[in-house]
Amino acid sequence: MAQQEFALDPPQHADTVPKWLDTGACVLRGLAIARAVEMIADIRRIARGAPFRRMPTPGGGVMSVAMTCCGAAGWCSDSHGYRYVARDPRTDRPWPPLPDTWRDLATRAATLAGYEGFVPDTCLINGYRPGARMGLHQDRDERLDAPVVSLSFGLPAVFRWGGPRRTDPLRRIPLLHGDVVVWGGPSRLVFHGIAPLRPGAHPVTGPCRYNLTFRRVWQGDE
Ligand code: MD3
Ligand code: FE
Repeated sequence: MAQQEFALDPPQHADTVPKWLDTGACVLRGLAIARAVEMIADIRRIARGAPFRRMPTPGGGVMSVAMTCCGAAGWCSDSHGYRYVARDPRTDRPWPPLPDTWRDLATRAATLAGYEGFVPDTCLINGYRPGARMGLHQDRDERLDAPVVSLSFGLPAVFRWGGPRRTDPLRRIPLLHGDVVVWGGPSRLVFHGIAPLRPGAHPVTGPCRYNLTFRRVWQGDE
């Protein structure tokens, strides 16, 4: 059923010319398709060293999205707030390294979008199961002069994209397996979120969506 629908989809091609969504933000449809199987295997390996976990929020809740990180820094949420830390608080070990192949793909996507010299030092890996969602937020815990590069794998999601104010009207943009989005410049601080994931089965990820966001957090070797 869902499995067959995906199997019957025409093969997605990879855009290397960005489609601009707004000033500073563009999508490169399918750019990560060719690396999907290998990167999903990488995600599973990384998660053996730094397991996916649903993090507590400062407001007293628990996120519906499961997260892990790799790279020199990792994003954490707890009852005190949000921050980047050099070690996984759950294991007290450094986060697994950011694979060179991942870093190179993020740099290539940023370059295609016109952001030269983007070298991420962290990747936040979000794992969505049906029903998981991400509320409207801004990303402001990392360097704001660097773009964010996002890769989507597995089940499709509806991205909610607002403006610089929480109350700005929302656009809805589908994010599909292999899609890459680059957010920088005036789009870096837009409010955004993900609508609750619809049930389904993807041939590569099963009942799951992964989103990888590459960011620059630290300047040197702090
Ligand atoms: C626009 N992730 O991890 S990716 C996040 O699909 C996050 O898991 C969503 O929002 C996800 O913070 C959306 C698209 C995205 C990611 C980061 C952004 C859009 C962004 C940062 C600034 C502006
Ligand atoms: Fe975000």
